Amino acid sequence: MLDFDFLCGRKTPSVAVIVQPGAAGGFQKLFFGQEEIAIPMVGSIAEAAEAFPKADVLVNFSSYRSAFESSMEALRQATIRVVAIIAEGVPERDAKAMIAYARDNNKIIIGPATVGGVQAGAFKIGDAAGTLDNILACKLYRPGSVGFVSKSGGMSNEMYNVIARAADGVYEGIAIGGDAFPGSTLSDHCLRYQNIPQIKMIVVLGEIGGQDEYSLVEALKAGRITKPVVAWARQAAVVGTCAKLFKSEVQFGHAGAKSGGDEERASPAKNAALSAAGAIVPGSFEELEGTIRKVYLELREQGLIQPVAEVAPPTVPMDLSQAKKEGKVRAPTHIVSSICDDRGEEPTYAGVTMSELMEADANVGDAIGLLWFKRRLPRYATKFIEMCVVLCADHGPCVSGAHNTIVTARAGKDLISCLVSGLLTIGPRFGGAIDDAARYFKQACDQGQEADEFVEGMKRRGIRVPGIGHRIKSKDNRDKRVELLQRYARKHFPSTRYLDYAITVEEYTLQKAANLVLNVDGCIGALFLDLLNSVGMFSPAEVQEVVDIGYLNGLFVLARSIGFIGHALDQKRLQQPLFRYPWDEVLYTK
Ligand code: Q5B
Repeated sequence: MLDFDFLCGRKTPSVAVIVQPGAAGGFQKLFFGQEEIAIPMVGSIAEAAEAFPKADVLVNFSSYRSAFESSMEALRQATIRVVAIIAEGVPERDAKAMIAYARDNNKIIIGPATVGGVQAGAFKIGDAAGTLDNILACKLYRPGSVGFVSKSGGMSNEMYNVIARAADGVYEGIAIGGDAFPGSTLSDHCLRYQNIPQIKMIVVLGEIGGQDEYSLVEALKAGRITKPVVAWARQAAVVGTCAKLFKSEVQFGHAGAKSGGDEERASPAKNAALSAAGAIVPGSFEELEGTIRKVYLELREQGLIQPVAEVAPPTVPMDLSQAKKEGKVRAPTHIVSSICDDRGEEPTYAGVTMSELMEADANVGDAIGLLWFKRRLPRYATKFIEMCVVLCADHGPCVSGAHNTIVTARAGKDLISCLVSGLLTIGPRFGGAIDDAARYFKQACDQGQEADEFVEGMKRRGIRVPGIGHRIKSKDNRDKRVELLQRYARKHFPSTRYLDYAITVEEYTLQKAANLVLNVDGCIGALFLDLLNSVGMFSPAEVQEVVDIGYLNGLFVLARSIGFIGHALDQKRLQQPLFRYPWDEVLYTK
């Protein structure tokens, strides 16, 4: 509708407001020509009518289930004059009630089951007149001299073309809808057209079924319509023949297209009656275009129609998505992604489909292998990754992260806040020493540094050796996790060169203090170096990239998230109150 407005050269859009039941204000962003505009949204028709009293047409796109209620609400608004009901399948009883109300209150209903209508150069309801290409071909961006009315929306699109070819185009066209009880009839609109001075001739396309054409016949006979009317009740050739073959009433497409008695059968009764009343009825549908042209040219000759001043309509910019589809523009992408693809039939991780993963009994290690390392790692490697996740999932409620999570949960925060507050403690001292451990062990080992040389060098630089030391683990109270990981690696890894180096470092630091053990971060850092270097899938440069970027703390983050979530849920389950440190556990000092 907004594209049509723009094509017609409107300075302001015809759509004043969008009613979205329940919406609490806001707006919808839409294109008006090249500009984006914000059309306000309101939650009810009454609100819309109050805020936009000049908007006198409501186009009702609601489904057949709610069309009656919403249309009645619209009809009850003093400011709303016309209601177009697009929904098909509105119960006939509801349609009759709406029609009665509209008649009593001087309102106009277009539809139900209509595509709407168009006032050329001014306003279009919904999808009436079809695509922009059709609208341009029919010159609907500027008014012509023909008033057109039909039952069928699809046929009206076709007829806009016919009228543009045979005459100077339509001034106004309405599809009243194919239901048995249309809100406004063919004759209602013809009578309106009679009173619109710019309309010089009327074209009517009826169809089989109903009595509507006969009310037009009456209006013609009574002299209430004096403008030339070219009329055709369609499907005459086909239905007029075959409808008689059916014993009962038959419906052809539209709900109203039932062939009842002879009068309702299109051929030839309706066309004959129209012709007898003074309408100009062609001999066949094929002759309709020629008949319209003949009447139009006669009116031109009589000076009743002046040639329309042709205007070049503005070009409605094509939507980017459409232009892309047609290969007319190229636009840069905004992000690059190389690890997965969700566009096909099934998502892939680094090219491997979900089905393949499930068939292979894939584990968390496989997902990490594909999404972090972009490799289908061998089973022993994915099993090792999974071991890291399982073994690091939790280490009690007293570690920094779990404590934070617990305090946050007890402050009544949501699960994600609890998790995040725990994760934010992961860093160089707690859990986040894996990358640095890998970095320093690799550098020292690759350079052939002895353990003492390395440790003392770090000390001189004031750096604690990442991966060494623990608050509760020591020489005599070893970390079982470190033991289990080592045992697995020694059994399955082709090489444990970096682990062996880390052990020599541990042997040296243990001489300094009993708690300077190789900790779980240091063990994972060293073993991951061994894995990457010996699995035969990574070049030395790729291993260095993993270490430089810092992939490995991700393992602790991933694993410990499981534990933090557990702690948050546990606190909530236990309904623990707000946490506050007792004063006697704080040293107050000056
Ligand atoms: N000293 C971990 O320290 C800790 C030294 C060192 C040289 C070292 C400390 C450290 C490196 C970072 C690291 C990961 C802060 C640990 C983890 C996950 C966890 C946690 C859990 C889980 C412990 C006493 C003396 C001082 C220090 C010297 C200490 N560490 N020297 N290299 N690495 N490590 N983090 O016990 O002469 O007296 O000044 O920073 O790898 O986080 O379970 O709890 O699963 O959740 O507080 O396992 O080792 O020792 O600071 O009192 O130091 O030892 O210089 O010497 P502590 P401090 P001096 S695993």
